[in-house]
Amino acid sequence: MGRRTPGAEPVPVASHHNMQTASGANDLVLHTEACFTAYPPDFLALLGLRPDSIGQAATLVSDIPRALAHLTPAERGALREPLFVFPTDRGSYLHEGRRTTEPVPLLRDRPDGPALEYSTLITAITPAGAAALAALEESLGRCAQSVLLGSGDLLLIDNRHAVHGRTAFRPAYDGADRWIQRVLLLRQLPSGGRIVPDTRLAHYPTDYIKALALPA
Ligand SMILES: O=C(O)CCC(=O)C(=O)O
Ligand SMILES: [Fe+2]
Repeated sequence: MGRRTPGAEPVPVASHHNMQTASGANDLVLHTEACFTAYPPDFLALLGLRPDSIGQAATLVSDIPRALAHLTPAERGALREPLFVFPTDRGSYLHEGRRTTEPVPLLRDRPDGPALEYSTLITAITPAGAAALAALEESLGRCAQSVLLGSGDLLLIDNRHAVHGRTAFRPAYDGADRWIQRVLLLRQLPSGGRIVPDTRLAHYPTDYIKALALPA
């Protein structure tokens, strides 16, 4: 087994209860898997091993093209501008006195259609960016569908065309909680190499990495 990374084995962990990670139990906000890392997966596969006994933990999936269709052209235009950051002490940019990642666009036009990278934890650095982000969050929430993963169910998510999250639930932490397994899939290995560096932790705040008890 390799070292553990956040969400590599999404089984609830008591010390992660309130954290934004697949091993947490509060609402897991809508996100693109591994957004803004070197290799966001093209797809993720979630396999239900053990369901949540009282059916609270629902995986949420929201279709990006459908959500974008509800935005105005000006809002979609703002999403194409480099106006969006993650707050993190390990960032190199300063916004309103706080360190963040470098501003990037959320929406890019690719040959196979618009590609969005998104997390509800992103903030905007201008009022136009903030308005577009609020409209997007509202629309993604409205378009979200929920799936209760039963034992043996396999959910395949197209990470370029959908964001996902999970509703809150109350694990007992007794070894019998909901348990899913996850595989991240890339259509093609980058630059012909066989080993893909894991850049998922590159911008995570130091406190978050410490709380997950992961190597930085
Ligand atoms: O628990 C879930 O249904 C989804 C968790 C998640 O976002 C993930 O494993 O990437
Ligand atoms: Fe995820």
